[in-house]
Order: sequence, then C-alpha cells, then structure tokens
Amino acid sequence: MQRREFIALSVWASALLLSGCGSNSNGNDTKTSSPQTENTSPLPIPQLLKGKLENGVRHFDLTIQKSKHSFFRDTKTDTFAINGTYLGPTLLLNNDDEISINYTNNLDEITTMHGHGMHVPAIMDGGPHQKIKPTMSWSARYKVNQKACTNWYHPHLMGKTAEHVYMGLAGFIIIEDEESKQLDLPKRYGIDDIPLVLQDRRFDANAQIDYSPTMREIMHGYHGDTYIANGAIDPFIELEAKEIRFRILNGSNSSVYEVGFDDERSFFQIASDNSFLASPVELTKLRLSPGERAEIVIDLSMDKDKSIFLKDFKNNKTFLKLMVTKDSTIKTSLPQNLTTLTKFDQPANIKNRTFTLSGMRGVLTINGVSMAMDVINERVPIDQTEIWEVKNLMNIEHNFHIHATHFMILERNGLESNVAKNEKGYKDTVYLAPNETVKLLVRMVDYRDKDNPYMYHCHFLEHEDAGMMGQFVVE
Ligand SMILES: [Cu+2]
Repeated sequence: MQRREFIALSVWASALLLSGCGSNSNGNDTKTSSPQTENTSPLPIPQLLKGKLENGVRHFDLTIQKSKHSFFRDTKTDTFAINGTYLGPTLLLNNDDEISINYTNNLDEITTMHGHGMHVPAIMDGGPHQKIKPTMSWSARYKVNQKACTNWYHPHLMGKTAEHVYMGLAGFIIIEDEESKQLDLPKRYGIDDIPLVLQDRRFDANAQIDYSPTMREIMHGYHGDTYIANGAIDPFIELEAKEIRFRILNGSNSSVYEVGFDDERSFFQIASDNSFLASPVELTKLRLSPGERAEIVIDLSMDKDKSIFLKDFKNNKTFLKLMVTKDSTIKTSLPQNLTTLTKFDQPANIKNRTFTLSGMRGVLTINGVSMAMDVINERVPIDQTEIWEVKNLMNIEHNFHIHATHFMILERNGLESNVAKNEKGYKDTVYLAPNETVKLLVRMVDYRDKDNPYMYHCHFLEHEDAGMMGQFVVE
C-alpha cells in the first residue's frame, strides 16, 4: 500500500520534471537523453567498514572491479565499482588510528586510488604516481592525523580520472575524533547520519553510461541530464521526525550544485571539507563544486508524515525524497559550539605564491603550463605559512584543490568580507567563479619528502585531465 504510493508519487514527480519544471539550463550540451525512469527505490546506504584490527593496525580490503548496476528497472548498466556494483563502501577511521587500506585492481586497466582530504605522506597519497596495474594491489598505510571530517577516495590517474570516477569509482572516508564523539549530533550511520554523494550522469539508449565529452564540454563541463544520489535515480529515504545529518559530497565531474530543499526551509551547515565549522551556519542554499563536502543538519521534528525533496536549485532538479515516516527514538540538540579552528600564524615576511588558471581549446594550464608527470612545479618548505593566491583568468568556473593539507580562505576578490561564513572552516577545495581571485592561507606540516610530489589542481575532472594540475614537494 505504502509502496504503491511511493511509486505513484514518483511517477508524478517524474512527470513534473519532464514537463519542463526540471529543464536543465545546460540542456543544450546534452546530446543523448537517458531512458525515462519511474524507478523509486530506497536511497542506497554504502556499507560501513570499520576495518579488521590486526597487530594494532586497522585493515581495509577494497577491490576495484567492473560490475553491473541497476540504475533502471529491468536493465543493467556496466559500471566500475569498489566491492559492490557502483561507488564503494564508507571507511570509518578514528584520529590516531594506524590504518592500512589495501586496494586490489581487478579492472583491465591501470588506475590509482587517492584519499581526498587526507593528511598523509606523499607516497601514501594515491596520486598519479601510485599506479595500480591490473591484478595488482597497492596499500595506503598511515596513522590518521587530522580532525573529524568527511573525506572521500577516488581514482587519480593522469588523463583518466574523469572517466574512472564517471564509471562509478568513489567512496566516503569518515574520520571521527574525541571532539566529534562528544558532540550531541546525529551519529547513527544510515539512520540519522546519512552519507550522500550527488552526481549527474548521461546514459545512452541502452542505459549504458555515456562518457564522451567534446572539446566544448571539456571546457564548459560534462553535465548529465540524470541526477543520482548514492547511485540511485529518484530515490527516497524514510526518516525519523528529528534532526537529520547529511554528509554531502559533490561527486560530479564538473557540475556546481546549489543544494537545498523544495520548501526552501533553512538548515544548518556544521562542517566543511576538513573540519567542523566553529558554530553552525544557517543556510537555505548551499553551493558545492566538484570534490567539496558539507555536513548539514536539517530539523524534521515537526514534519511527521510529510515529504520534502532535496534538490539542486541551479538546474531545478531533485536528488532525493525525504519521507518522515517514523517517530524519533532519540533526541539530539544541535550544539552552538562545534570546534575551535586554529588559524596558521602569518609572519610579516610571509611568502606568496600565485597560481593562474587559464587555457583554451581543450588545453588547460596553471601558471601557463599543463601538468607533466616529470616536472615538479613548486617546492614548498615544511612548517612555513604561505599565502597561495589563485587567479581564475577565464570566463568559466573552476575550483582549486590542494593535496595533503587543509587551508583557510582569506579573501575573495581582495576582500575578507566576500568569504561566506560557511567557508570559514578548514577547506581543501575552493570554488572560483569566472575571473575570481582567492587568497588561501596554507601550511605544509608533518611530512617532508623531496622526491615524491603531491598535486594541486582544478577538481572539475575534465579540466584536471586536460592539464589543469601541478605538482609540489614538501622539503
Ligand atoms: Cu577547472
């Protein structure tokens, strides 16, 4: 009975979307339209792995494989996945844990697996140099050394990152610490603490993933007409009438989303990429560019028997239906103080580095050069605070991601007041509007290695693969 209502509502919602209310402003770029779906399935919650403890080390075993996934009813879609059929399990890590993540590559091609947001030695970073050949394994082994946050893992192979992610390779890494365990936040995984990776995809007439960007789409973004959440199209989730926490990852290749709810109610952002915010920030819309994360808390305590939709206001498309069907079994009350954020000191003679983002006709550059595997672009001294000024010289959007560290955003277009409140946590990826300049406060700590580089790059994956990436060593 209830199930039939879900399907009926979904058909209605799909019809509404197809009638034009959900038209995509990027629609001109979409050359194939995906099979229509009436599919209403529960939101998949990635399996939570805590690792197997052996001799003081938590071991995680992940297999990168070809698979088939049911995006559509009665059809299977070829995918890449980690352990399952699309995306991968969530790894739960505690600060100070010794861990080992063993990736086995069962694809027919080389890939890599990078821990995005992880503060780890360069050889454990899983960047373009840590290749995993078919049938071979690679282990990232390190001591977790950072504040509670929501990170993720994904391939980072030179020139192939976009395609490998598009086929389904990505998963969450949740880090908890003593502070996060004490906070009165929703923390029952999959019940009131929900991981949510937002993506858009193109499917061909045979319901197969279509990754075939033109030069224009490499520059302007490879946008899909089908929105998916945790690998499902138009899913629903049944929730308790209480505060619910979502750990949201923009896992798309090149789409910037404006996330919010269809009734435009407010919610609180509690964390950005690499830390909690000092205190919750009230929002009605949340901009997330590719690779960025935000944890939010939405209060559903007055919404029993109601449904609301989580959507992207930018393209007016829905990702997920929230159905408040259950009474609350536990009460949480959003704390006003979440964490203390330490700002790196800024000495009078602070070093400035400039990174200009530019390019044309499918070739993208940072400081005038495209990524080359054998070139170290920057040498950064350990334990010294620097200002990295990133200038978008183009009329298109970009972002900028730095491996190994977190940074704080000091200014946008020369003004501190242009930095939004919800961007004042620790970040590893910063959005840049067309022709915008940002100033970042950066400091490399703990891991010195003059031979093995980290990456900095645009996280619009088509841009990264087209050369908008560079390498730095910490010495
Ligand atoms: Cu870019």
